[in-house]
Amino acid sequence: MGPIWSSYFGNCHSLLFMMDAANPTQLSASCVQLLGLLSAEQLAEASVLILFNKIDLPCYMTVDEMKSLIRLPDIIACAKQNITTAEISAQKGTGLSEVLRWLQDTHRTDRR
Ligand SMILES: Nc1nc2c(ncn2[C@@H]2O[C@H](COP(=O)(O)OP(=O)(O)OP(=O)(O)O)[C@@H](O)[C@H]2O)c(=O)[nH]1
Ligand SMILES: [Mg+2]
Repeated sequence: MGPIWSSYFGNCHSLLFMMDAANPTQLSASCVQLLGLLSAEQLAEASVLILFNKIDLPCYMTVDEMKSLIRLPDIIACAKQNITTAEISAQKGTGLSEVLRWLQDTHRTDRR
């Protein structure tokens, strides 16, 4: 769906970007998609939450290794947006309270 994402940039205030923490083979493609979103003019003011999902599954690479591989600290340092990361399992519910808190906080900041 990546090619049509930009149709939804118009009134986007917050962006949740989900990465598959159980599938490192998608990491480079995901990283390119993420960089494209972060450099989009219309998303310059958006708050960004990067979700590493499926942490309940075994994986030959840790989330920290994946973050390091895509140089996430550099991406966060260079991005115009305020970027937060969370490690979750959508299936088990792990980390979802953190996501809800982020949504509430972001919404509150938007209304100010
Ligand atoms: N174990 C586990 N499974 C999950 C989780 N979240 C979603 N899924 C399952 O993952 C499947 C959908 O994810 P993907 O197959 O990666 O779907 P996709 O990202 O649209 O497609 P791909 O491009 O093939 O990765 C469904 O079967 C979900 O039930 C999770 O946190 N843990
Ligand atoms: Mg997937």
